[in-house]
Amino acid sequence: MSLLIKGGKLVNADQSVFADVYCEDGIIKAIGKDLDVPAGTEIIDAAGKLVMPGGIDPHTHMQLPFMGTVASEDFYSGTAAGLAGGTTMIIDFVIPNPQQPLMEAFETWKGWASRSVSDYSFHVAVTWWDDSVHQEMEQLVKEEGVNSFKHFMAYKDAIMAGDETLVNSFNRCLEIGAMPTVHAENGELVAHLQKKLLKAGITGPEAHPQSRPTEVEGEAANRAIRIAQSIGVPLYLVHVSCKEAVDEIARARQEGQRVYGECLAGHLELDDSVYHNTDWSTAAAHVMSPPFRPKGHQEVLWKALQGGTIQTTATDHCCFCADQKAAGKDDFSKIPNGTAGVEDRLMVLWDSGVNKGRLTENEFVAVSSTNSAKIFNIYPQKGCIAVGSDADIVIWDTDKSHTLSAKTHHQKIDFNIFEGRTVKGAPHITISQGKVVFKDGKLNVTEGAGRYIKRPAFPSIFEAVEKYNQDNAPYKIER
Ligand code: URQ
Ligand code: ZN
Ligand code: ZN
Repeated sequence: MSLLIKGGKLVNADQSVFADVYCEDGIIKAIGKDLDVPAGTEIIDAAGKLVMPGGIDPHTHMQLPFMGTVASEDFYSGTAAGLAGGTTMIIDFVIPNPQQPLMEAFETWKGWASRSVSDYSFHVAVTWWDDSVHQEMEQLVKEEGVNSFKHFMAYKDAIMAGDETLVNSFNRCLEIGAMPTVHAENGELVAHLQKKLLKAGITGPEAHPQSRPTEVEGEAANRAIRIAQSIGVPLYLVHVSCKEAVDEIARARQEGQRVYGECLAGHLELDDSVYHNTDWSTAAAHVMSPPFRPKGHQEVLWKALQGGTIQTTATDHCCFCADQKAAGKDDFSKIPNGTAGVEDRLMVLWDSGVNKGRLTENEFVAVSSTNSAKIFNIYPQKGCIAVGSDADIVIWDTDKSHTLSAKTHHQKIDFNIFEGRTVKGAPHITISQGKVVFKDGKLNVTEGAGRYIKRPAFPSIFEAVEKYNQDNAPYKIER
């Protein structure tokens, strides 16, 4: 199958150039003008449009079993919704139950994800520790192409990793060349504050942000950063939501520590007023962790994204419908945590980022695709328009208006946190593995077409880390 994208402006993270793109068998084969292409090649007129690398969402949870229920979005519908929004790859999470072998959980998730319509990969969560976890982490790196391990510092009595697990697992990551990532909230403090609020009779969604104030995230961010520093391993913080966490990352980066940050489209745009909606269901629909923050934090996140303190954007797409959220009707701590966004992210980022001058078109590509590909070591296979790269492309119409709504979105959830927002700039066509999968508002996807993408360990980051630690070992064993 061959495809020629003609007349567009190619926008990569490093530069923009007017050129045509020829794709064959899912790979970009030629970039230039007046390209010679075989007869029968499908031709797309991209005049007046931008031709960008498809979005990479490094943080989703399709059909996650969580808090007594299962996220309503599955890998088939969720990756299709991503394509409708210009996202051509997701990195989801294998989350073993405590005591569950990591390899067993990995196989389960791979089974679920086999229905995907676009490419996917997995971070694997370390939710417990013993020698078998130590061993399986290496097996996942060497045999399964996993190069990132997640640690939930929240969710006490469920999937929370305490300091001992963090230290053991971070050290293991250093040994095997994998990136440790964290959900940075102090789970003990959250549990304490939840109890306090419930005891005071505050049971509604308005209690959710009160049970996880920004200092709870700031403490955990600092702790994870200091543990990583002491061990000498890089660190990636997911869904950074507030100034306190941004400041910890900025301090560490200022001192040369390899710390990376991710922010969510939701946290960039929404504040904690959503929890005071008089409609219980609407307020509960916004319950996710970390919560949407008081006004002011959003601008801090934007500045961190613009200034390079935060490198990637994601959605933490984890869908629970109203009937599922209702589990917490009388107790906010039982409202399944999660919101959607895999279809909305690029449009929101473009509208609030590029249209408002916060990001150039090239910076947009960097934070929506390229940086995630680089940090998780799948660049340039993913994250750029270059000869030899996968033909995962979004043809972007900067003049197209689109209203984000649960009434029209493809996401399998009855709520949209951006409900009613009209954006300017939206996907005209999405191409996955060289095939047009979204055009004129219509999906044309194939169940199971998505591939599991291996992410090699030992990216250049770790080669540098190894050298640096030799001369600047974070700990000196004095003989
Ligand atoms: O914490 C996460 O990232 C998962 C469990 C999704 N839920 C959420 O509230 N962020
Ligand atoms: Zn999280
Ligand atoms: Zn998450």
